[in-house]
Amino acid sequence: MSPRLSAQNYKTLKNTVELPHYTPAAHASGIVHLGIGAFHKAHQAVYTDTLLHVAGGDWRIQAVSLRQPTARDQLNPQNGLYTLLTKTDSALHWRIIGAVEAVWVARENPQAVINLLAQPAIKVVTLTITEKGYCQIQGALDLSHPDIQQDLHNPANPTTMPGFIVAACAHRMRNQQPGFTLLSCDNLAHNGRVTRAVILAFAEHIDAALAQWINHNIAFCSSMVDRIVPATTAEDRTAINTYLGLDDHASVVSEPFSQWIIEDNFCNDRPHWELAGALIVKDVTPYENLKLRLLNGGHSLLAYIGFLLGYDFIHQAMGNANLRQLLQLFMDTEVTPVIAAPEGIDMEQYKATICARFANSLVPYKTTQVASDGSQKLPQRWLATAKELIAKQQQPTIIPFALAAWLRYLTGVTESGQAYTVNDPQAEQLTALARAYHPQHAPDIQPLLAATGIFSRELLSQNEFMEGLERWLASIHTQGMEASLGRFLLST
Ligand code: CS2
Repeated sequence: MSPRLSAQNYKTLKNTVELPHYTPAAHASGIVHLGIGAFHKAHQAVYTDTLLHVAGGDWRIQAVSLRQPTARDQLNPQNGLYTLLTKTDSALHWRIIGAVEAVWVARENPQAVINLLAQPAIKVVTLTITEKGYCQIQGALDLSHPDIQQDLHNPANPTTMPGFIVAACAHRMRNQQPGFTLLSCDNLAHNGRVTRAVILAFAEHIDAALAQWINHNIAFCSSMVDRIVPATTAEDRTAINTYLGLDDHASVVSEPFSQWIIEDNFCNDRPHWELAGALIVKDVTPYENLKLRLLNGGHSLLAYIGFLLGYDFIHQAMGNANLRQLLQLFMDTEVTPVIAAPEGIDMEQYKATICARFANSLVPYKTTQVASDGSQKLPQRWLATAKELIAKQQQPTIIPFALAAWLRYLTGVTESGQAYTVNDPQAEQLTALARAYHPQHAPDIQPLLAATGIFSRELLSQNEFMEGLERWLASIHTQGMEASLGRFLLST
């Protein structure tokens, strides 16, 4: 077996690999990142790596995994180094990233993570904790969330993002230190605003003076992040290790496309990520709408319908002409009318790029990965669009069809009768209700709709929308997805 990649041997690789153009250990950390996973390693860490190269500075990253020890076990023995393999049709690009200094596991030692966040050298805290990590409902803290309840009763031993941030702020307030900027990088609309709302609400329940300190000393930035980064497979790891001649347990594979739009609202020193290709803007809303609704909305559409058609990967779903046509119609007729292209972005070009990225078979992305956590993703991916379209007196039809596909997906059983796991914070209840539904014997879908928690009263009262959803759900159950999709396209 080859030796493990580390600071001692990364300059002795077998083949050509781009190495950090700086000495990682010569730079101290200025950033804490909560939620290290493949996405962070192929996105924020890469921008930071480029920045360290072009401008230097003490901006390395102390990364935190809230629960699992995997990232720590992969990265710490490698001094934080790992390979990023970027695949395009014409070339493979290999790069060693040196931006991560160390990984911490919050569940194992919450106090160590609070101390880390409280260090004055930490100026920015970035987040990729996934949609459900915010413990929110419609932008407000979900006080009934069991993890939030637990953290409110035991604030010195937190488990959630709000719990950790508020505990660290209490520390900074006591020691009269300045605050940091909290920068959300998750696929939520107004993610900075949502972060602010959950943190302040959590702090209010602990101590009103602390909430006030946070209000004055912590800045909350929204950001839009974009890069398709699948979970790394064992085959990817083996191929990468063969190329390196070293054993890398932490490698990641990514598409070449990358975008990061950051709201300019920092309260302390900040890394000049714009020198590494990020865009710093006054308002990220138009970028966020474009990306969440076209790309993520399109991704989810392909995932649920594609999975029910039997596709394991998004690029395979893109090979189905009917599904491609539906995606195009969704983008053109239901999303485009309610979004405006930000300055410098050509909407038609943007949509064409999305289709090409989805069709990229070099970076296979599982339909089930996108299909996970639908109750957390669909409000900003589909429902916001539907609501705005209806407000413009235009009736969405593709969104109800896609929602029907999601509800069918929640049964956890394929059309040929094979069981699969539904990943969602509310999976147990949703799957039981999705299975209880039957178009003839138990046609009442109200209990299932209510349990999803994503349908507002306003939307539930939209008869045409809800009738479409019910009709197509019945059709998918009785006729199957392929026939239903064909019929749907004929009806449009
Ligand atoms: C995907 C996203 O898994 C998912 O839900 O839609 O992770 C998507 O790949 C990224 O947002 C792309 O930037």
